Amino acid sequence: MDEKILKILRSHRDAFISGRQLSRNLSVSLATVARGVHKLQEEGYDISAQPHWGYKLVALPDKLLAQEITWQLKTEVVGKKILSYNIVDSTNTIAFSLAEEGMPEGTVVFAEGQRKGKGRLGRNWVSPKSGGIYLSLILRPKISLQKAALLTLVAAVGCAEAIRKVCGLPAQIRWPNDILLNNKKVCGILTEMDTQNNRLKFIILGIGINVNIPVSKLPSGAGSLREEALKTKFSRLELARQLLRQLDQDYLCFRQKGGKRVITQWKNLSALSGKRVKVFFADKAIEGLTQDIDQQGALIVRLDNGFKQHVVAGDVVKIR
Ligand code: BT5
Repeated sequence: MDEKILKILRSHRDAFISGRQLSRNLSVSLATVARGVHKLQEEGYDISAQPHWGYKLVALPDKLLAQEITWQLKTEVVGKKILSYNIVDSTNTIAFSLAEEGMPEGTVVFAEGQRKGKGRLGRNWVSPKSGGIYLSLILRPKISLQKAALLTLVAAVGCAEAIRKVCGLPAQIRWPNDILLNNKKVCGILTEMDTQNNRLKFIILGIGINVNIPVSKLPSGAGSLREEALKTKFSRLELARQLLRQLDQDYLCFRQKGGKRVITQWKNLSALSGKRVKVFFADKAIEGLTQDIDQQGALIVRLDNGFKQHVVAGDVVKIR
């Protein structure tokens, strides 16, 4: 019922609509209308209720609610089903379990905050409540394991493009999974997957974006969109919607035409092209000039002895 009320209030954004008219339109009692409005107000919708005028939607909640993200989303795959939570341990953990239970491709899990947000290699992702976007997307592409890394590139391109479009900020990608602004990490991507016989069963793309989070709540080296834009507050909802649209477009292109286009897009957004870097692995590090990425999404580094190394996983730091 509250969704139906919301739909009517949305289409009357400029004027009050009486409780009587709502009850007539929806064929329910006045008390049911009042209950529905109250529920929406509790969810965070700012709805003005005036005795003689009725109701008017003043502002949407600053929350990533499924019904708000879905509103006029118009995607083909990504976001076909959206689940929104308040505080969870990790959206990736939830999405992984849902995928194991057979949840369809395109399902996205959102949370307002995470208690145990996950980074790569057992690291953690600091996830303060209400200022960030924390989401995990389930995909089921029919590709070999070797091509799975390309999906991290799809996610990175989608994030950088969405930030550029909605916030007008020059987001860049640091291979493989960081989005930087002014050399500060504002977004991270964690790709997890389930496999069988060298094929992917499903892949979870976990994305964390520091949108309006003060730097005092973030680890050193991190930034937020707000802090890097002279304290401009951004709409998480608008950014989340645009991100899903961008991911949808880039993923469909990848599914239909392969990785060529995403690699080109990625190169245009890369913070590392032609830069001297140090790449850290679990037990060693190498130094050299970044040259390119290969058809599988590995970073090609030209070492000082002239050899080229294809780096599949590691942490990259720009050194000059
Ligand atoms: C990542 O790992 O960058 C992947 C982050 C993925 C987070 C999303 S949120 C939604 C979904 N659900 C999850 O549980 N996870 C995903 P990595 O490259 O390993 O970077 C981790 C490192 O980044 C940490 O060791 C810190 O140094 C730093 N860090 C932690 N929290 C940060 C934050 N909020 N912003 C920027 N840097 C952060």
